[in-house]
Amino acid sequence: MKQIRTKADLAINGATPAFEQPLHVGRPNMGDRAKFLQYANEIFDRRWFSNNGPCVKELEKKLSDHLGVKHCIAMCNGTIALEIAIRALGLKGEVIVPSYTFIATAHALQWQEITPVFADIDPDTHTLDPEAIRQMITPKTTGIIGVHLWGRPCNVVALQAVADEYGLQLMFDAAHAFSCSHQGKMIGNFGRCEVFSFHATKFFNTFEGGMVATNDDELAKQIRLMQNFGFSGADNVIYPGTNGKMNELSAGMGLTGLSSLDKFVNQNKKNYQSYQKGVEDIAGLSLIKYDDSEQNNYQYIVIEVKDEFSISRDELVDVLQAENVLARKYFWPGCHNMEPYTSLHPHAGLLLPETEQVAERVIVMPTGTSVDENDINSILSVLKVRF
Ligand code: T4K
Repeated sequence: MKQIRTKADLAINGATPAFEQPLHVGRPNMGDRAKFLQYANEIFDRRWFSNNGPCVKELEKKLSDHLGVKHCIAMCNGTIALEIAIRALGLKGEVIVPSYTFIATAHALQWQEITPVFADIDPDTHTLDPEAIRQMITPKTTGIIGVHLWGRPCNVVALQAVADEYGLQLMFDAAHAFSCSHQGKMIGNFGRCEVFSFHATKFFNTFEGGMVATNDDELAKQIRLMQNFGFSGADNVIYPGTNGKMNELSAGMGLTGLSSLDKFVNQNKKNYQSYQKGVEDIAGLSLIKYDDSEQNNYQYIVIEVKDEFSISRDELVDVLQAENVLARKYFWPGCHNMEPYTSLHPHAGLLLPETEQVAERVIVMPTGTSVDENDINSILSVLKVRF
């Protein structure tokens, strides 16, 4: 690996890139290959590929045990899981969400002709600011979807208080927060329900996949109905449902990954600490913190590039990408600056000052089981250059 000490050593200035192969954000964490192949063999032998098969049942049981939640309903992906949860809660009209999230949070509402109303975030936590929500409530508001961004829990208590005060439903997009806890309780137990993504890029993946977790028996029943075309029994359809089922191979991948969760989290935490050691000495950069008294998956290395840093966030992304470090500007520019929301609400940004600032500052760095300390030291040497 090349040494990077000065500007002249940077690939953006003509030097060889630090990494021969691209270093991605979101490289999948993978469990034991032999274990996965064993599941795949069993699935072949059984000729049972989908529709609530044995792997899905086993996965759901293990997920319920892991999270301490009554019902875990495995789904084909997180977006469909969000759509089904939103529908099962009977949300309509307007629903308050952050704009600083992956676009799926907003689209899951818009897809069902529900208006996502964007409320601002707390710049320290990057999650919904309960006070900002109050400003956005109208007679059409039916619910709030908090997003536990980067796996850091929303201010659940304050959000629940606002929801109760106005008679709104509260659910969470917990796509990033699998295996994280809040006040000693696993994420999955808050609000009416919580929705996870098990996409390839997530801490725990099933190739594609997702899940709704809830402690509410009736809601779980409704979600299962909606997930399976509305079948309440053989040949008996009682609702216009959709197909949200997880397939067996994905569930086998999930079961494989569940046995390696400790390995994933240990590597992520180690990587986080390596970044932390390097970044704390660099003026103008700060790494977001996780509450070490809780369970965290440490899946996201999120750095804020402040004005004091010698180059802008976008320039830094260009510098890193030239080195083959494919850092990302998640979740720039915010959902309200993407279609159809920009055309529908062209002035939404006026009420989202913190969202706009955070989205301009954040950079997400590569981590996970495919990144090690040497890689991180090389990345840090880029960040330490006097530009
Ligand atoms: N809510 C929130 C808050 C979310 O973050 C997401 C998903 C959802 C809801 C919806 O859940 P799902 O329906 O996806 O289950 C990615 C993911 O596609 C998306 O799942 C994720 N959030 C989002 C944060 O990131 P992109 O457009 O950035 O993906 P892409 O293709 O650029 O992949 C990211 C990097 O990962 C690439 O640089 C390469 C690497 N990669 C990716 C895949 C798929 C691999 O190395 N191997 C792979 O198999 O959206």
